[in-house]
Amino acid sequence: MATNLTLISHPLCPYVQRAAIVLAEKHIPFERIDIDLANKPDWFLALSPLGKTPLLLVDGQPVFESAVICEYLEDTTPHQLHPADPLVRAQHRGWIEFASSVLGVIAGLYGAQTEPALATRVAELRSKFATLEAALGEGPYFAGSPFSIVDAAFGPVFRYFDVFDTVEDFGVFEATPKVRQWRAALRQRASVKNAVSADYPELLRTFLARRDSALSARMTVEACAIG
Ligand SMILES: N[C@@H](CCC(=O)N[C@@H](CS)C(=O)NCC(=O)O)C(=O)O
Repeated sequence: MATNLTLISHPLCPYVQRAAIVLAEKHIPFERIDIDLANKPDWFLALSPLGKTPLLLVDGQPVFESAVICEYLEDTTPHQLHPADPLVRAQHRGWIEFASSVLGVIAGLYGAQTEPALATRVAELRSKFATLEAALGEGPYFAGSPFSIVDAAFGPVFRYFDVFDTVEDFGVFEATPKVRQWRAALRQRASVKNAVSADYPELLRTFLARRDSALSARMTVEACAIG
């Protein structure tokens, strides 16, 4: 295992959080450098083929794409997070991809320009979480497994709703009790909690409020209502 790991990061990026959670679960020391994605540094663009965070520097060598970073960490360090069985491992990889698709819908939700578009995204999320509900076991983590990379992928997904809930309860977990329990278990996990800074909720609220969206309009109304 290389000795020098640097995670190039953005404070709000859910994909960065996946890598940070895996690093924490494996007790691997690393340095974290936040960059401004609206003004990407030249050194970052020179290292990152897609210009996206996360980027992991392994003794200065770049590894990009969060799923690939997690696989690299899994291949090179002890304390396996993936299941040993190849079929179950493949299924876990599929659910990590599913988490990315949920993040896509979440971005659609906070970017929705109109109330009907917002409602469509909420309905899509309900459907995604209903699909997930059917894949969950007894818990507390994904499919009854010990904490895995699927958990690292969904911790950041659920974290969005901690902030959305302060604006409005969209009811996306109403029909999914197992997903609700899973969300609560991940919220308690130290690696998940510590994957963001203490000011994350405020940073996310500011990010959401500055968008010209149906959600930001609700936040403005809410701000007016309290003073
Ligand atoms: N598929 C990528 C997605 C990473 C991603 O979308 N990162 C966002 C921040 S959360 C980014 O860097 N956006 C900047 C850009 O696209 O220019 C992964 O899993 O690492």
